[in-house]
Amino acid sequence: MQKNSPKWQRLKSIDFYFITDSGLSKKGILDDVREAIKAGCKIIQYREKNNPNSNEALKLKKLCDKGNVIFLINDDVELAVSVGADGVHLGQEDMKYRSARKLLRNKIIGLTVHNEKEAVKAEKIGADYIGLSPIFKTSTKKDAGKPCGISMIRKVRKKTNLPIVAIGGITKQNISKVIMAGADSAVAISAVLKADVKKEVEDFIRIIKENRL
Ligand code: 3NM
Repeated sequence: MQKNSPKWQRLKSIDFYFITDSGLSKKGILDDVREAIKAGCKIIQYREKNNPNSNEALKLKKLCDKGNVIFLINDDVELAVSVGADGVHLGQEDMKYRSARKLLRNKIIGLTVHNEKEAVKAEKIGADYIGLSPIFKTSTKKDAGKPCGISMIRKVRKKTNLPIVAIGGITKQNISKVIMAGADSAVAISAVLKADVKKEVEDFIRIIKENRL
């Protein structure tokens, strides 16, 4: 993706990145998303590993459209096309990226990466942002693998202009270091869903803005 293009600029400035989790949600994911948007969140990812549901996806899309918020779907490209989402977030499978790009054309495709080599490749093949993970130990994703730590954010920052979203074990205590190391935004699933969603997202956005390079 072109540095300074409107899409790049929009993804560079998302601050806090919200991902749904029906397992951890206290009031349901629609309510969580409403609260996150009220708090000023500019991007929502619908992540429902076992049972993504087009009805739910459509409801979330409506909420996002109303708030001028980017709406992405985790992994399920067909669902993203069918509900008219703004794009998808994908893992490391090459073929999946290529076929998703054909279907989604200029829409947003984010890729998960774990190191600078994968980050460089993601940029080369045309990803729009990278999700760098897991930064710290997380119990939200069981197969997340070994944490890459803050030092990996610095290494990846040196190698790519793509917007970097940090994910995995992020809390209000460690987020400032994550942003100072060069991440543009961050996800914090359990930290937000354990607390009052609106207040927690507001706090994260404030700390991110205060610490951005
Ligand atoms: N993906 P928490 S870690 C959705 O490593 C997800 O790719 C990860 O949850 C990865 O903020 C993760 O509660 C869960 O640690 C992050």
